[in-house]
Amino acid sequence: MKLMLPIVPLISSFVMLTAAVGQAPAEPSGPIILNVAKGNALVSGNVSTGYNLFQFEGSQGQTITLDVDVTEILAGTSHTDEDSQLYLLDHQGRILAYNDDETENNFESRISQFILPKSGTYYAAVTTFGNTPVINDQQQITAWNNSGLSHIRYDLLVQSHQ
Ligand SMILES: [Ca+2]
Ligand SMILES: [Ca+2]
Repeated sequence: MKLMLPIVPLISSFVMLTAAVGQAPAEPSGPIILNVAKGNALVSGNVSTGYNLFQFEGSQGQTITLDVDVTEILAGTSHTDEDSQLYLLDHQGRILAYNDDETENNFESRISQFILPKSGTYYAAVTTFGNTPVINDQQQITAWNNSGLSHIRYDLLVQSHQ
């Protein structure tokens, strides 16, 4: 039986590894703000059944790559593996890109060279496999099942190719 958690904070914990220019402090319960305008942003996260949300501003035509590297596999969930999931969302929470497994043999997640369709706010959501978003008919994520199967510590690299 899976332990059902009540509503969990968006961000359980994080450590900034490299500070990008102009980084704003994040609200404890809100998304972590990343600055990818002048290069790469690297953050660490810790996620299990829920999800972590990261926010950044992008420019129309900007090409970005988002890459999850699992740094530690933790206990507490039904699976003991590195099985992350990664979503790229627009400012209205619509899914623009999604990746489960980077390759057949690598269960970490990567969205490569995505071209941002317009200038504005974007979100990256990191979850573990099994945590499925609830999507309305506008393709917006309205909630999460918070039923992720793994527990991982990870680095998320948001790389700007400009
Ligand atoms: Ca990776
Ligand atoms: Ca995966």
